Amino acid sequence: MALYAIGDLQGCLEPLERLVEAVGFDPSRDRLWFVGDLVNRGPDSLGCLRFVKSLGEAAVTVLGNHDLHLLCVAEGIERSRPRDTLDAVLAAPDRDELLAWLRHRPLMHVEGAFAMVHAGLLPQWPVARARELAGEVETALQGPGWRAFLSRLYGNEPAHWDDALAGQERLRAIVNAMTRLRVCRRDGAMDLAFKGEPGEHAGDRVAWFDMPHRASATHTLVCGHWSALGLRVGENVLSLDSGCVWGRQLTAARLPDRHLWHVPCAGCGAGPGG
Ligand SMILES: [Mn+2]
Repeated sequence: MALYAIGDLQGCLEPLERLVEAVGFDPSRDRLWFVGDLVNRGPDSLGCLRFVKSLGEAAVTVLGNHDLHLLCVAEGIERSRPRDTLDAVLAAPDRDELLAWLRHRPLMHVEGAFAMVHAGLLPQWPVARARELAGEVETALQGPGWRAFLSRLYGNEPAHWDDALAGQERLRAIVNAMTRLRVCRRDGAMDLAFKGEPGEHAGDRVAWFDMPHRASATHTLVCGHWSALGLRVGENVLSLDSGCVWGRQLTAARLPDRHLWHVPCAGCGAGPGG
């Protein structure tokens, strides 16, 4: 049995097929982790959803911002954006099944010394606490009030975490950290506007995984989302978005030994941007 963690797919099925071939993945024996954002911008979001869903117990995927966007567009909560490539999913005969499956994916996965989340964690959250907070969001997303929850999901506030936060503000802060975070201010507040490269950010902004005294540093955090950062293999972070959808590479990391595989994604390029 081998376990491989794979970076953001964003609709790039063909590179994924080459990557699973390259690592020698055997679904009867091995497992795949996906860091989320299975869909959008790339050419085959429908194929990616069907592929990962078909793996059943052999795959774990956590929700990313584009996955949540798809759920919102499908419900008419969000408008489709010009660069979205979600139409084939929305028109598919198995659309309802795929979307229900997606809505029931976790926001965070913890196993042994590893924890996986799409974007990041706030510095004051130990891994076990973050997993509980993810559970609060999963309960809302899987419960009878899920449409109302999604309809009030978007917004950049509150930027500061407080254990006393309640209701939708609390859930929004958890979702924003786990699906959108790249940098924090020194005081731990989220700066969700920044999307660039590390070092480009103003001096008082710090990559979430470099925040001093980060309580989740007990585990290796497997994540994606930050394509401008690219592949980052640190002592306790494995950031796997190596920009496949932007024509760069799709990456797999075998856990726990961190052996890496890459496949080129020239044919998947959605053009410049982030
Ligand atoms: Mn993302």
